[in-house]
Amino acid sequence: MKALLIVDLQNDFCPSGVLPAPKGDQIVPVINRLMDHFDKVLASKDWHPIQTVHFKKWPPHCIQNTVGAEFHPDLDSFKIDFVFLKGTGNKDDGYSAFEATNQNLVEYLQSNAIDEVYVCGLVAEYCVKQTVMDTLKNGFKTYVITDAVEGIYQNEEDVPAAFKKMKEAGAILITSKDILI
Ligand code: VGL
Ligand code: ZN
Repeated sequence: MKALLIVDLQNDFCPSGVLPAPKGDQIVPVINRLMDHFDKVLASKDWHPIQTVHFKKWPPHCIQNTVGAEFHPDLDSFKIDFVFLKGTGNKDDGYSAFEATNQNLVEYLQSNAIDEVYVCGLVAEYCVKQTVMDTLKNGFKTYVITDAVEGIYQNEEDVPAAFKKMKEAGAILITSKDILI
């Protein structure tokens, strides 16, 4: 079985948010088209308390139960089967969806007989990359849909470097066309 895993497609990582991927909103229609092609559609949310060490590194973002933490309004979120909440503690944690605290992602994937995980979402250099690393570490066949991922681009080369790391770790880089044909 195949799962689409949408990482952190939340307002605060989109152009209107406090930690924006400049083109974060442009992947939303691509992801909406992809959703119907999977056995399960899963998503993660960065879901921080008001006070966390994480906000020493980053401007406060994705605070639990705020608009910034909601999915981008155009995302067809009614098609999402389960939302994994991460970064819920007060450490600098939760970059990977596998650190979700409301439900264990490995157990969820195994109990739903999912062996292939297709990752997309925000942001390439941090949570997408960390999630992909953990997907591989846990033995799942891992695809990254590169035109359904965007980055915050602190440096121009960061996003291509992140994709390179994911590929070197064993992820298969594809584009949405490979799925939608
Ligand atoms: C993220 C920085 C801080 C992410 C989350 O979703 O990639 N990046 N918190
Ligand atoms: Zn965060």
